[in-house]
Amino acid sequence: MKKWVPIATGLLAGFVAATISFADFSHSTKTAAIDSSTKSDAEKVYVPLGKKDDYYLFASGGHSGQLFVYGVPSMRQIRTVPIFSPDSATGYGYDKETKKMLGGYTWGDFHHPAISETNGDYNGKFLFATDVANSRAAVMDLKTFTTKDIIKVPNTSGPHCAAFVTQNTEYLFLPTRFSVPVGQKYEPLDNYSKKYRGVMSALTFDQKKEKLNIAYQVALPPWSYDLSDAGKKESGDWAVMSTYNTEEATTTMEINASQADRDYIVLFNWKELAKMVKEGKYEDVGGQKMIYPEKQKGGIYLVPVAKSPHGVDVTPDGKQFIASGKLAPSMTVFSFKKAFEAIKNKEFAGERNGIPVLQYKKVMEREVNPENALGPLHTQFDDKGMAYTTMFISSEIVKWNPKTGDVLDRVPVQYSPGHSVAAEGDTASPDGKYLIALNKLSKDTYLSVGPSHPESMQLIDISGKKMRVIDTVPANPEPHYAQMIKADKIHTINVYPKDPTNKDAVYKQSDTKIVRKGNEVHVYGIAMRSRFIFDSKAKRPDEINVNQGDHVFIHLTNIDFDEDITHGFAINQYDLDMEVQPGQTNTLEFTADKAGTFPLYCTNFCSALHQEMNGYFLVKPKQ
Ligand SMILES: [Cu+2]
Repeated sequence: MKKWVPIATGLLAGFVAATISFADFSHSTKTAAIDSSTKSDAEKVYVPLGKKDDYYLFASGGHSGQLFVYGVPSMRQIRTVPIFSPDSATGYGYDKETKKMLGGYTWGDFHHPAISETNGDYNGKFLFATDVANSRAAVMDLKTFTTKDIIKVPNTSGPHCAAFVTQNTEYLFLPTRFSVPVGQKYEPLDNYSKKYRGVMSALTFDQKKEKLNIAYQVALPPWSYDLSDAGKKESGDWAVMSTYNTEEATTTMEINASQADRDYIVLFNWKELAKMVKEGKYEDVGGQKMIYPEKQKGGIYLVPVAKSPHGVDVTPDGKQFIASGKLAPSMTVFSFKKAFEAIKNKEFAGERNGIPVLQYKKVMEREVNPENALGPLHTQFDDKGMAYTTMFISSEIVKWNPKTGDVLDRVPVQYSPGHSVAAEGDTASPDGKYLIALNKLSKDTYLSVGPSHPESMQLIDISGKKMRVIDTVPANPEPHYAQMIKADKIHTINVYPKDPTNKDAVYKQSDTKIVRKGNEVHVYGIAMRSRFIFDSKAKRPDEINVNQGDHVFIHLTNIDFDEDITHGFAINQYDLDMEVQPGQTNTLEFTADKAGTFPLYCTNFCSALHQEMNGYFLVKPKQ
């Protein structure tokens, strides 16, 4: 057991104090340096009627389990995409397929979205999400803005440090915030250091089948893994992740996990790990291929870093990685080249938990300490390679040069930014132009809606030498992180094409039918403006008759192959809800346990006769 002293360090006390009382920067925001552009702030964010935004922001929704899409620079919310939580507005989690995908869970905690990449650039095809609450990973198709697959990741707990994809989407890595016993068996916390592990999972994605898979896992030391980033170009085979609680504390974490002056950045070569798996250098843990770094040497190294770092971010050129101190007021720039040389020459400062530790001074390039800038969390980049770091405690963005350490500009934000996001900011070629501060608190900015205020996002023009806050908008809770992609990279479909292989789909009115197999009833119906047809030959084609206790499948196809004509389907008092987008087929599966007469209707406004789009679901009582 580690001995601990219940005295918070000065920095920790400052951190706590600053989260309670926030300085008011509103005056200095107004007097920020004037941009060289002649446009007013209002003109810069105004997108006229009929015009579209230049960028789209995909923001995680934290414990809402959802994804929010905003246009930039207008900051208009375009869409809510449910991923880990059911959503009655779209029927997500109610129809057979999405209900199965949610796996019985009713919520998720979504932190860091990651858009799929080609050559280190967002390719606009897919977006990956992870759920800290229930240890899941998901993928959303950007052709339809719908969630396509969710998998449960065994042996792990809370993949906070995810998901960041490698430069050609070979892998997405899911290191965890919490450590658990291997195989997640019962194990008293007194055995934490010996039996617990912080497991990192390497996932692959099959684009054709739209399925996620677990390739292998790594049993890392029982520390907390906070954030990660994949290498680029010369560091493309590598990835980095930040750690805290290398103290291996098991209680009163706010003090005990902040004792050591240094934690680590974990540096690993994913090609070497994949090679180990190929050579059988792993152990089977509950059907997963688990690599133990203390047994299989190579591929994983530790780099000491200022205590309790949060973000670790790779520069767009792939040459450096930057750790942000959180509890230390500095950004530390490390060199991949220096790290590779030290690894090649085996210049290690011993081992920790069986993993070689690199010498800080041999890998570190510079420490950057802007005066009174406190709580650095996360760094983004512009088109000129300049870095922008969020300062959680001093509530500001600091612009600086990672090659020289020069601090170039600072701008206050309201308040306490966690992450920030730049246009194409995680790619090998960021665009500059915009940076958005994702603020944890808005305090006095908007209408008070009770003790809990809205979160906020602030749009910052970074096209000039000086940053300028040009807009502030309330945000759906809680954007932990976001990615901002060029609008022209998004290519959605207009309607779902006919799928001749789908046995549940019906495209002609004359093919509609209700089929009974024992106590199973299958309805093959269509929705069209402005009616439902379940059996075109019946006296009332919009009526469904079943017996109490029947197991019912309602397969519904929207045959309005017309953009934006979406139908919904609900049965009054049956707590059933489904959406069918143009051309789409969906299924509701349920047991007709309540006898009686139940109106059914279209929930999604579809035509002038939408109100007439209804029918009846009759359940004959058991004799
Ligand atoms: Cu309708």
